[in-house]
Amino acid sequence: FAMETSLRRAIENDQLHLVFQPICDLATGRVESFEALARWTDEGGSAYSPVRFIPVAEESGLIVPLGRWAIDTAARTLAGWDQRRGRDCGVSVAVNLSPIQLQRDNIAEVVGRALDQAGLAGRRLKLELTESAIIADPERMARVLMSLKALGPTIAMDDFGTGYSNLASLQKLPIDLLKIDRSFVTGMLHDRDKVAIVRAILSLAQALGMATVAEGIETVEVGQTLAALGCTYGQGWAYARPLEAEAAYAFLLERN
Ligand code: G
Ligand code: G
Ligand code: MN
Ligand code: NA
Repeated sequence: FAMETSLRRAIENDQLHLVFQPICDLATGRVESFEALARWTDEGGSAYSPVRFIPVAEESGLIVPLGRWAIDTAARTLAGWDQRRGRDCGVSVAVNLSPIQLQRDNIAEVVGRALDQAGLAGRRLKLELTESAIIADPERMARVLMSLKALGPTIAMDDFGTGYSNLASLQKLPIDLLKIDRSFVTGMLHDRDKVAIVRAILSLAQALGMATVAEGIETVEVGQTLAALGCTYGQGWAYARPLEAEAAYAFLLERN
């Protein structure tokens, strides 16, 4: 329980922060959006990876306040960039939603309030969910996603290809964007099977009218190959690591 106790304190004392990884148009290199990723550094200066603390947050229920904080903070950060730019800075911000958070919280109300408080149009927000969010209760999830979409955000399926994807529910749900999991992307130039999987996902997305983001692009060559295969957007170290808010804003000004 040690981590749960310190995580609870970290949420209360504002010791979490968000970093922002650019998602770029593969054809032009322009920034299309940023994915917001949670970071936690404790009083002693130790940094914990979300790979460790998100599961603790999910098991303890702390994912509800943590998730609300991430949505609020992402919306406020983007509104701050607009303000500094003197106009809509032209990008959106993507926030990860845990399946537990989707089950337990009234997510549409949380998103609606965050947008209102930040004075942000709904289309400026993207919401990333994983396949496991759908499996638990597809009917309920359809209703939740419809109410989220009515507020304007783009709905993205994260880590696509790694879960138990039910293609029927994928087609029925209002999903706008598929994020191709990085396990198929990183190293794809040396692995024909990965290229075949990427092609299949791209053609599925096209058939269903969904846009595509490839994750884990570590080299320029992989980005170029994905663009040639018809993938629209990309994210990865070839473009930028997750950046502190200030550095993300500077990256945006430089690129767009
Ligand atoms: O950037 P990175 O290694 O830090 O992220 C690791 C994992 O943690 C990713 O799967 C990412 O989706 C998840 N993650 C990061 N931030 C959040 C968050 O705010 N909420 C949720 N639910 N997951 C997050
Ligand atoms: O939400 P998701 O599971 O997609 O989180 C994105 C994760 O991928 C984060 O942990 C982020 O730090 C990581 N990441 C982002 N770009 C790259 C990359 O180019 N290579 C690798 N290996 N990981 C990346
Ligand atoms: Mn994600
Ligand atoms: Na992912």
